[in-house]
Amino acid sequence: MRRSFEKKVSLLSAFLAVIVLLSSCSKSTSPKDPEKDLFVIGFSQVGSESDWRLANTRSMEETFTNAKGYELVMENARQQQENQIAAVRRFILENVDLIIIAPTTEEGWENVLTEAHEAGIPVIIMDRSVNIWNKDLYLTNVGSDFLNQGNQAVAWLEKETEGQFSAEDPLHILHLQGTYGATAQLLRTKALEVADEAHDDWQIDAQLYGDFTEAKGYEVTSEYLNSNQDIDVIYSENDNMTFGAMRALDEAGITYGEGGQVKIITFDATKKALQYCLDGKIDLCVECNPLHGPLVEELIKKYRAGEPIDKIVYIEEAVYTRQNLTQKFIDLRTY
Ligand code: GZL
Repeated sequence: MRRSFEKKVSLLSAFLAVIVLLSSCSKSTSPKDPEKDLFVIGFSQVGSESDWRLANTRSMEETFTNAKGYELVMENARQQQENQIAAVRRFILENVDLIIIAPTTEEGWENVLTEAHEAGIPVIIMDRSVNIWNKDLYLTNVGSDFLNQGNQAVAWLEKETEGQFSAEDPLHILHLQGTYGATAQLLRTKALEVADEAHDDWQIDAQLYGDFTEAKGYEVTSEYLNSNQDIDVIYSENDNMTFGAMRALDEAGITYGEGGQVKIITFDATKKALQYCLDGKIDLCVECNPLHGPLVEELIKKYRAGEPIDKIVYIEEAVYTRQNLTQKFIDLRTY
């Protein structure tokens, strides 16, 4: 009789322990005191690979300040997805109020996003995108329309070179690609490859991996120029790779920009690239706006007020050439 009673007591205490454990796992729903408690945001940032990325980080740090009621816990992943996944798991353990991920690449997010969802912590995907089937695992994806960026670049190139090349004497394109699998790389590449397919008077002679960095952009362009100098245009998927390529072209004695041998198309349109554009060194700057902070904050406020949020939110961007730039505009540029 005693054994069965003891058995019942131990089963009951185990059951109660599980209840307590489960209730502590999910996001605490006790109302926060907006006066006292800061809204804690765990932010997994790609890295510090480019001027664009530094501006993006600055925008987030300037937006989510203690004075405005936030605590921004940012972790730099040094462009490694495994570092991001580890950071998100730490944010879950710390039971932050919301997680923001700027994903290095699109694949491999299902598990950790499921863990955050099960912990009751909302996630915002920022800048690039994630390729998962269950879109309920994140609140919204806010960033750039990268395919539109690429399409604007190829439309400019078509107009710029119309009637000047043929299948026998094609436009020779050198393509510098960013981090493989990043949305910015995938869609800027897609736009060029689709246009190339449609043009028998275009030829992509090489697609070189530049990882969105200046050093890699210089390295791969310099190596390529050792055996290939028949280039009419460089389509470079970000400014920092472009700056590296420009250094390699200088060393090879190849002219570029207005009146040069090589036309240069670059993405991001940071201040330094815009200055090169105004000075006639870069032909086209396709803007990729890094100032996500205010837009992300607006979406978080809507979420906290229980208002609906679109699954995809694009940030405003433009395209610049020497014709529509002024020194005053560049001087006022914040990135
Ligand atoms: C674009 C962003 C890209 C930039 C690069 O939104 O993901 O990553 O174009 C940056 O400069 O490294």
